[in-house]
Amino acid sequence: MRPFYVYILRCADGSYYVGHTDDIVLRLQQHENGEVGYTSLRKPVELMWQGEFETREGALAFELQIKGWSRAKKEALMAGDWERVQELALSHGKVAGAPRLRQAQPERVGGHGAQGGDEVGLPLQDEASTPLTVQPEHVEGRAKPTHALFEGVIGHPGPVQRRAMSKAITLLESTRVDHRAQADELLTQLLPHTGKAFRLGISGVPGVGKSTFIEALGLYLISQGHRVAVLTIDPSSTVSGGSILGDKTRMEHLSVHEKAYIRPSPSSGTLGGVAEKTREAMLVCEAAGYDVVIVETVGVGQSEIAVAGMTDMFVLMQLPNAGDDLQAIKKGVMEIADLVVINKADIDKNAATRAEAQITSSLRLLSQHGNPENAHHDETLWHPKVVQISALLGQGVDSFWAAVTQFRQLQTANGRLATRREKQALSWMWERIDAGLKLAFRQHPQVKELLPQMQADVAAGRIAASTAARNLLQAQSNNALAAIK
Ligand SMILES: Nc1nc2c(ncn2[C@@H]2O[C@H](COP(=O)(O)OP(=O)(O)OP(=O)(O)O)[C@@H](O)[C@H]2O)c(=O)[nH]1
Ligand SMILES: [Mg+2]
Repeated sequence: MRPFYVYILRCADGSYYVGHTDDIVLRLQQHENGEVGYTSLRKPVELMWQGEFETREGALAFELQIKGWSRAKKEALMAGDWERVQELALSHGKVAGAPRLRQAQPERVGGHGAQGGDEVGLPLQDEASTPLTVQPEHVEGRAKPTHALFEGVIGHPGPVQRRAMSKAITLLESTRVDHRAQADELLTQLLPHTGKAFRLGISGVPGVGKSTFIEALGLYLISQGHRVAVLTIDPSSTVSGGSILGDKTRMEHLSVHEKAYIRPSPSSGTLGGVAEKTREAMLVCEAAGYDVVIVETVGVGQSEIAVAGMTDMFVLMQLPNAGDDLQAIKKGVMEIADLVVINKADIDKNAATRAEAQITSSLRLLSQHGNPENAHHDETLWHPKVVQISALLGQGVDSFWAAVTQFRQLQTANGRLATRREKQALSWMWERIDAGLKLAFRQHPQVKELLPQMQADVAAGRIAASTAARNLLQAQSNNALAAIK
């Protein structure tokens, strides 16, 4: 029997829209087209939550109930924080029972897939212990074969494809072992459909104008017939669990455009782990036919290196005041930039021109010192350039894209683009092997036992670091040998 849904959408003004339907795909389309929902200013932009019910009455009752809930309680529900919902319910009266409710993932209507959720038709990790009358349904046997997901991703552009993409990325982001096996299966299916997009990395300090620029660039590219995906690596989110929520307001037109797909940074894990998820999300976007994939990162720490290591071209955004470029040089970021963009040229044209000259000569020096084969007279090679733009006024976007196109043509003709991708794929593999080995090592029982003492001994200078490392490695391999015997 066909289920009924209760769903919550986030609107452009930050409020929530609660509704019910028996055809969620159609309903999302209707919201996207503005046939139902609020005014254009409050247009619902993101599916935050959906629950599945067996009967219309059940759905209606629950819809009415949520409508009366406080914002905090709605947010707890969306976050899947059942304990919090219960807590809030107890402090404000009771929670009526909701029959056979099923967890869903947040997804953007007409634009983003958002983070969170663990759908893909699989049971949630914490389902069994949910202490509430509002129970997520157990969904054993309902795991969709990855083939259906694959078909959805490579299918026709539109809300159904977008939903499949979000589900696929959620599956790839899952840390559950059984999900990982499915994720690998999905990746193998998707791989032959990937590789055709141009992968563009964009970085810059907070406030340089990345989001404003990506909005302008994305809309420009769409007007040129491209489909644009934007992925983010937010190093702060690996620490704080934050996301680029603030950014979406800067990309308000792009984020709701049917030819754009925006996905925030995975919200947990190490930078290496987040980077891995982003690489995989990039493959999903490519298989779905997005021909320009932009990976954005804020210019702090190692994330620029990670982004440069997964894209065809790495763009560094700078402000037009002197001194910034020196910082970039110090951090080693200037060396990896294929193109430097000076933004906010509208504020002070002279300063921007001075910065351009200064950075151009820095780049020339770097390429001569760092890489003699990049001799500046060789016209078959790309030489890093500087362009001035005003993201706010949309000025210089076309000359930026002309430089990108020239880069792409040259580096394709001279084979460097292909070499770059080969190297990236191999170093990606080794990165994951290293990470896997390290994890296995740390989890090894013998190592776990020895480690605290060894660390204390090394820190206190009682034992040499190299000796401790050897002992620990030996502990692991002896045990592995014993296991084989
Ligand atoms: N005058 C001027 N202001 C700009 C330009 N580009 C961006 N801004 C403004 O600079 C501020 C920061 O822009 P964002 O696009 O949010 O910068 P960001 O790099 O994405 O910042 P984070 O997300 O914090 O890393 C906003 O107030 C923009 O309106 C520009 O070309 N000219
Ligand atoms: Mg931003």
